[in-house]
Order: sequence, then C-alpha cells, then structure tokens
Amino acid sequence: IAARTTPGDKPVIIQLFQWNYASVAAECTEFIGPAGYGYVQVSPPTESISGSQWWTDYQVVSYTLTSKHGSRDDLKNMIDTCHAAGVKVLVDTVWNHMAGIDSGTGTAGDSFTHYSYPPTWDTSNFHYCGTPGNDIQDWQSRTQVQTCELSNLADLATETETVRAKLAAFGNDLMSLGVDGLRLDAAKHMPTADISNIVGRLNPQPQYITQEVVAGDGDTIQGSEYAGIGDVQEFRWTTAIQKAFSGGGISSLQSFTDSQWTDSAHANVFVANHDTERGNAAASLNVNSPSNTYTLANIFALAHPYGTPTVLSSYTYSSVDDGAPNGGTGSCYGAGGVNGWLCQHRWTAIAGMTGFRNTVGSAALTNWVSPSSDRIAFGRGNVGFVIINNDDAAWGATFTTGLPDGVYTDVISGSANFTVSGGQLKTAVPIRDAIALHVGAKA
Ligand code: LAG
Ligand code: CA
Repeated sequence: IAARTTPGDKPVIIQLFQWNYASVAAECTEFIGPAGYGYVQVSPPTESISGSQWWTDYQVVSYTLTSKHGSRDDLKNMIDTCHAAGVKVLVDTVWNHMAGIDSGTGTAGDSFTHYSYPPTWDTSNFHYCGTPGNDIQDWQSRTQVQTCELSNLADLATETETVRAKLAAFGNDLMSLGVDGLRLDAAKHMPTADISNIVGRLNPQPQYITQEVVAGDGDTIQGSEYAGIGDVQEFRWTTAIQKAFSGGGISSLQSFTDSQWTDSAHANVFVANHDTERGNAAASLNVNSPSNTYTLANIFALAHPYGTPTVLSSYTYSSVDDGAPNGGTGSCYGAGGVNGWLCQHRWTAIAGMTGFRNTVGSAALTNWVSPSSDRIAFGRGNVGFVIINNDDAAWGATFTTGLPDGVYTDVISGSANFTVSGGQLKTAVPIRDAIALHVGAKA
C-alpha cells in the first residue's frame, strides 16, 4: 500500500472537503484529471445525523450510503467518472464510533438513540470505559484513548468479531463500488490490531490507506505504530511548517529527522486539513495566514520529498461549524473558486506544483541552499528546481539548479520564462514569492 514511488506516478491527493459527489465528478473531468492529481479524498458517504454543520458527517447512524453528499448512485457515478478521468478515489471512513447525540433521525431516515443504531448496532456493541461520561480524560492512557469516547461519540468495540465483521462488510461495500483507498478517521482511537484485522478482510485490498493519528513527541500512542497498515498523517509536520513559515525560519526544513515522526515512506502530509484550518487537532496555516505563507507552504509541501502530500480544497466560513455553501455543490472558475469555495486545487501555483511533483517523483533532494533563515532553494535530482523566498526583501542570486540548459516556464506563475545556462539560473525572486522549474514545463 503506497501512493508514490517513481517519476510519472501521480501521488498528489486533493481533500475535497464537503464537496457533494456530483460536483466532485464534474470537477474530476473538467480539471482534476487533466491537471494530474492522482486522488480525490471525499467526505464520509454514510448515513449521519442531520444538521447543517460539517461535523455531522462524523456522527454515523448507519452504513447506508445516503449522506448529505449524495446517494449511493451518486457515489458510484462519481467513482466511475473520476476513474475515467484518471483520478482515484479515497473515502473518509469512520470505523471508530457512531453518533454522539442523544437521539435523532439520520440522513437515510433511520432513527437512533445513543448506543442503539438499528438495524446495525445495539448497546452490546460499544465500549463503556467507566470514566465520567465514558469520555477520554487521560490522553496519555492508551486504554482510555482507544476505549473511551472521543467527544461523546459512541465507541465501537472493535476488538469483537461482530463489530469487525460489520465494519469489514461496510468497507467491502465501498470496495465493491470501486473505491481505491481509505482515510481512516480517528485511527489513533482504534488499536492497530483491530484496524489490521478489518483491513485484512477487504477484497480487493485498498491501494492506499491513510490514517488519522494526531501524535506529539512523547505521546503514548505514536503514528509509527500504524505504518504497517498504511500511511499515517503526520500532524507534527503540519505544525512545523506553520512555525517555520510564520517567523521561525524555513531554513530548518531541509530534512525531517525527529525519531518519533512517521518516516517519509509512510507519512501523509498537508499544510492544513479540515480540522487544523479551524484550529483543531494541530496548529497550522490557513487561507487567512498573512504574507502569502499558505501558498508558499503548499509549494514547499509539493516540492519537498517528505511524505505523500494532500492539498486541502475547502470553503470560507464565518463560524467554524458552518457547513459547505450551496448544498455542497463545489464551484470553481478559472484558477480559483466562486460562491465561497476556495478551490485551492485550481490555484496556479498549486496545480503547477502538482505537475512538478509528478515529474520529479522520488528524485533526491539536491543543491540545497539557504543563505538566510527565510530563503531556501533546492533541486529534485536534475529534473526540478524550486526557490522559495519567505523574506520581505527580494532575493537576487545565481542558483546551481542541476537542470539541463534551456528555457523553462515557472509553474508558480504559470507564465514567466527563465533560462538555465550551464546549469545556472540567475534571477531575483520577489518578496514572499517562489519560482519552480521542471523538465516537464519547458517554454
Ligand atoms: C476526527 N478525527 O479523529 C475528525 O477529523 C474530526 O473532524 C472529528 O470531529 C472527530 N474525529 C470525530 O470524528 C468533528 C468535530 C467535532 C464534532 C465531531 C462529531 O471537530 O467538533 O463534535 O466531529 O460531530 C461535535 C461537537 C461535540 C459533541 C460531539 C458529539 O462539537 O461537542 O460532543 O459532536 O455530539
Ligand atoms: Ca475506540
């Protein structure tokens, strides 16, 4: 299970947060496929509690594939349409828990109460860990993190055969529709043995799995434990990027060697996801970050070899609870979004850097230079070169690129041309800006 290895692969994932499936399908055809993205990651497809808030998605009511994002048929049509456009589909999958509210009726019409979700689960299928409210209180206790409740969400007894069999049946239903991979929500809250058991029952096996494990240095549960199952989301990277681009200095980003982090081959990284952009889970940059740092950080994420990169594509909100605009019908236009949608995946710099990543593949980081804390430049083998100036003064220099001589189009601006001669590039990078050249984008 791995997303990226060699040049020509398409490793970049877009998290199309809260996009309905019909609009994902249209966007796969119109932009995502042609731009070279490898995967879309879509919001959870199962029946959930009703309500306008985005997080209703994470309060599962049943495994009927009728969600705010569309019907089972919409999901199937989206998978087929994206596949036809050369794009694979990852589904955000909630195995750890069911709904946390007292009672209600779900998006497919099923009524439930806390700990009873007919026809799937009854009260015998859950953990009652014995803390007040059965909630996690001690985040350094493995037992509590994995068998108590995360925000009151009814915690499934994933060590039992009944629960494993039904979760695997749900997973196999997704696989039968052609889903390519899974983002396992709240993976840290399930023991690896339970996840392994369930994943082992899937047929076909997912081509890619990424697991949400929010871990800090010294935490009892570490993401690396989960690397035998698939990729692991490395939130420490997200926070390191936020700090570095916000004054800490990007010269520290040449390599990531903290022994507790998930290794590069198993790390899934992002500048922000739907939680961190709202200030949850880990500190991150977001679209409101000053001085172009959000874009520059995404450029870095796509240029640097550490991990498999996910690009968040999201929407503006006034409250952190706000659901998507227009009933989740994502709307982009040109190189941006409309109607509140941000369409980060269409931004010229991000789409351009996806082409860069596809071209450089696993080529080694080369020719690193950093003359001051907010200026870095580096190559990827002899096929790509990027310069990031997160400084408030222009950076004029002659760079050793390793690139074949020729005239290249900068994929950040999508228009400026640069000449490499004798492997050297002489230029001045504007304030808080970047230049990226690769052999797939010669002028
Ligand atoms: C995740 N990974 O472990 C998701 O990435 C994250 O977005 C989910 O939280 C969380 N796990 C549970 O799947 C989101 C919101 C929470 C929300 C929760 C359930 O960030 O705010 O909790 O989904 O909808 C909400 C209320 C809580 C309440 C809970 C249960 O905010 O106050 O206790 O619902 O009713
Ligand atoms: Ca659990």
